[in-house]
Amino acid sequence: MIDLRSDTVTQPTDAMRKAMAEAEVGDDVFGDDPTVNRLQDRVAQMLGTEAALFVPSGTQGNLVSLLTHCGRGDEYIVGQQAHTYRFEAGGAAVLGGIQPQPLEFEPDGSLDLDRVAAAIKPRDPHFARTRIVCLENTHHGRPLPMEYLGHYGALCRDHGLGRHLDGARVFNAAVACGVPVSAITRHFDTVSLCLSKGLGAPVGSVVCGPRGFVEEAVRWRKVTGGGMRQAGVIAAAGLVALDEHVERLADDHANAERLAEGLATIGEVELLDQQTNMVFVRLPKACGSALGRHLADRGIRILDSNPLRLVTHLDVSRDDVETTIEAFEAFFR
Ligand code: TLP
Repeated sequence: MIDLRSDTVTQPTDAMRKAMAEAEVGDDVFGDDPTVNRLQDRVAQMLGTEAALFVPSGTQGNLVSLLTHCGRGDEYIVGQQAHTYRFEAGGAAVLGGIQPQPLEFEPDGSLDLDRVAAAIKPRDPHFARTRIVCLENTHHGRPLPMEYLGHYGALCRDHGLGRHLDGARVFNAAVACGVPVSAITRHFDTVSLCLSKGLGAPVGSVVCGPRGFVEEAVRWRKVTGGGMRQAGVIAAAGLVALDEHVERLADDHANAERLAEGLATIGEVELLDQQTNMVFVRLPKACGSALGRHLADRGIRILDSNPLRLVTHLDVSRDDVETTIEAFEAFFR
C-alpha cells in the first residue's frame, strides 16, 4: 500500500519496535518514567527551550499550550486555515473560554503583521484580552521565511503578546531552510512539536517552553486527560525518530518534488503547489471519486478531496512515487 493521505500514517520501524520493547518505564504522572524524561530533555535541548512535556497528540499539545497561555475571556490571533483554529474542534473555546481571532494567511503561510497589529484589542472591558499570536510552520508544507520570524517576534514584544508555534512539522521547515531547528524555535515562547508526522513515531507530541510554563502545562495536560502512566513505551519510539529521522526528511522533500514534477506533465492535473513533503493539485471536476477508486485498485490511497493534498513520508519510496505518477497517467489516458 502506498498511502499518500498524510505523514501520520507511517508504521513504526523495526528500530522503534525494538526500542519500545526494551524501554525502561515508570509512572509518568509521578514524573518517574526515565524514557519520557529523556525524551523531554532531548527535545528541550534540540529546540533550545528550558523544558518540555510529552503529550499524546498535536491537538492536545496546542490545546494545553493555549490553556496555559490564556484564561477565560482571553484571545489568540491565529490563521483562518491554521490547524489550531480550524481542525481542533474549537477545543480552546470549548474548554478554556478562549476566543480565537482568525486572520487570513498570506500565500507564504505568514500572518500579515499590520493586520495582526490592527486585530489586537484595546484594553477596554468591551473586548477580549489579546494574549498570543499563533503561527504554524510548516503550513500546508510551506516553511515560513526566516526573516519574517524576527519581525513577528518584534511585533509580539512591542505589544506584550506571547508567541506560540504549532510546530507539528517544524523539523521539515528546518531541513528545508538548512538551519538547526533552534534557529526557528528561538523566535517563539512555546512550541508544540509532533513526533508522529514526518518523524515517523507512532504516537506523541512535545510542548516546549520556559520551565514555569511547562509546570503549568502539566496541570492542563492532566485536566485534558493526557496524563499517561508507563508512557516510556511510546516515548522510546520518539527518541529513535529524533536520532534517525530528522536528516532524512530531505528525502521526503525530494520525493514530493519528483511527484509534483511527474503530475505536472499530465494535462488534466493542475499543480498548485509543492513545498517540503506536500503536493497540492487540482483535478478536473469530472473525475469525482473515480480517480480514488482507480488508484485504490493499484494499492495507492489518497484523500477524497479537490484540491488534493498528497504527502510523502518514511513509508513512501522513490519507486512508490514513480508507481503513483504512472497510475495517475494511466487514469487520464
Ligand atoms: N494534521 C492532520 C489532519 O488533522 C489534518 C494531517 O493529516 O495533516 N498541527 C498541524 C499543523 C497538523 O497538521 C496536525 C495534524 C496537528 C497539529 C494535530 O496533530 P494530531 O493529529 O497529533 O492531533
